[in-house]
Amino acid sequence: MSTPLRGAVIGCGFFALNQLHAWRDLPDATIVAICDRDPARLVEVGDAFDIATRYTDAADLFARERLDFVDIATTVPSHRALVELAAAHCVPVICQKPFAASMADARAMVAACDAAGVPLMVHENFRWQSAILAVKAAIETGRIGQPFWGRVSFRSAYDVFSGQPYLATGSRFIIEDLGIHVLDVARFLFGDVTRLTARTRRVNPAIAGEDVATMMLDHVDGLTSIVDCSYATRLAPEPFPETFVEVDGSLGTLRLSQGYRLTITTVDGTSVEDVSPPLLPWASRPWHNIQESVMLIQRHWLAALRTGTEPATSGRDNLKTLALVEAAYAGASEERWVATAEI
Ligand code: NAD
Ligand code: 89V
Repeated sequence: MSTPLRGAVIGCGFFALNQLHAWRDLPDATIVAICDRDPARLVEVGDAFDIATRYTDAADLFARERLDFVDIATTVPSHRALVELAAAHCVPVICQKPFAASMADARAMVAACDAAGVPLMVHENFRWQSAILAVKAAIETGRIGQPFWGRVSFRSAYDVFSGQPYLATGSRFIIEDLGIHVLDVARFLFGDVTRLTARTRRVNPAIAGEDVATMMLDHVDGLTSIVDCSYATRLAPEPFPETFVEVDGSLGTLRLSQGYRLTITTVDGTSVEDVSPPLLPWASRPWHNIQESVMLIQRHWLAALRTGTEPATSGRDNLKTLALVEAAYAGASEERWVATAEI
């Protein structure tokens, strides 16, 4: 076994704990330093994960540490500056979603990493959930034939604001934060998108942005899909954070439904499979499907670094997902179809 890759995590907030747990379980990586502008957070997280080297300023981290990669787990306003700092120091970089606040920023970040010759992956983890991977694998067997219609759906009334209070304050909410994941899943399962339209609304009066979105997408090979998400939908049992998938194909249908049930129906009959994610030792329900996907995407990153291959959710790939977010906001505000080529 080669020497583990030396990584640093920048941003030690709510979600970074999952990333730190997963790094600790991956033998091919060692987190040698952490950085957070909040000194109290550095102490809390550094002590919890036994990481002694701590920085409040990312510039100091890059100046002093020899790193094989950096994992940026801050919120979006700092992403561009931190990715460009990593590129300037020729350090391969993972950046949390949403990758950037605008397409211009995202393109600049991809260009900076290209110019420096450093790999760039967006931590777009929903497509790495084991249930979503099971859907993809089932489609690829050809059992349901050629898919012609799909739906990716995330509807919940879970209180995300207590863990992530910033989500209540922005003028954009569900498409930018959660829709971005389900749009990426739609691209992953059904291929790239030529155009989309969307309708949004805000049901919860206590937040600034939209908490319901319904999107209709045309994909390059002719498939039509619906991508819908809501944080204003009370259900029992509460499905958070499960993503449901429906696919109709020329030979049959596939449904990923609540409780991670994957049902496939063809002329030969119906099969039902339990595609529940494992509960990792550090994980907790109901977050365990997301937590496992963190482990899988980080393992994928290490393999990509070792083999010199482009990660599945590279910065370049994520430009196409981010373009769907922008197209959805434009489609909703102007009530029209928006071609992805316009974005
Ligand atoms: P958070 O506010 O809890 O944590 C962010 C941390 O980054 C804070 O501790 C803050 O002090 C620190 N920080 C901010 N700017 C910094 C800078 N320039 N230098 C050093 N430290 C800085 O946010 P969070 O909820 O953990 O979200 C972080 C990111 O993770 C967001 O982009 C969010 O969308 C994403 N996220 C992803 C998932 C997922 O499943 N992929 C889930 C939750 C959150
Ligand atoms: O992925 C996210 O950024 C989270 C959650 C899954 C809760 O929407 O905000």
